[in-house]
This record gives sequence, C-alpha cells and structure tokens, in this order.
Amino acid sequence: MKKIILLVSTLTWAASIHAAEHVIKQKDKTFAPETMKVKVGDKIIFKNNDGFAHNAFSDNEANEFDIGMQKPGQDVTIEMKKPGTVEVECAIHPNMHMTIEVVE
Ligand SMILES: [Cu+2]
Repeated sequence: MKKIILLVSTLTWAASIHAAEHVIKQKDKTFAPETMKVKVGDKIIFKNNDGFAHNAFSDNEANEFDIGMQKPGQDVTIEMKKPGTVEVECAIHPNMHMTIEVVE
C-alpha cells in the first residue's frame, strides 16, 4: 500500500517538476532513516512525531539550512539544491544525527 501511495505521489511530482519528496521522521529523539540518498531538486519533509519540539539544521556548504523551532506534529519541507553530503543535526537534542547524500 505504501509503495502505491509513493508511486502515485512520485508520478504527480514527476509530471510537474521532476522532483521527489522524501520523509524523515523525528521519533524518540531519533531521525529515521539515519541515511538517505536523494537527487538535486528533491524535497525533504521533516515530520516531528514526538510530543515535544525538535529542530533540524546543517551547516554543510552543499545545502545549508535551519528549520528553526519545530513544534510537535509539525511538518517542515526543505529542498536539496546542490549535490554533496549533508549532515543533519537537531539543535535541541545533540545526539540526533543523520546524513543525506545528494546526487545530480
Ligand atoms: Cu530533537
């Protein structure tokens, strides 16, 4: 079922801007998945599934961003604009860490 939904949403995106969406969950003070490979132009959706605030940021030159204070249940979407390795951390929970590989 999940695959069908993913396929439909991917086709919808492909028809318009050729970009895909990828979900990263924040649950139990952990980013899931811990690693992800995406293409330039793809969108990343951070979903806070915990009952408290999170954050996600990267100071890597390839795709620098900071989503700020992310409330419980809130989704935040960002775009990967350049190729490279993006190390993502949470400013509130220093143990939260994951990596996104962005390719052309
Ligand atoms: Cu956090």
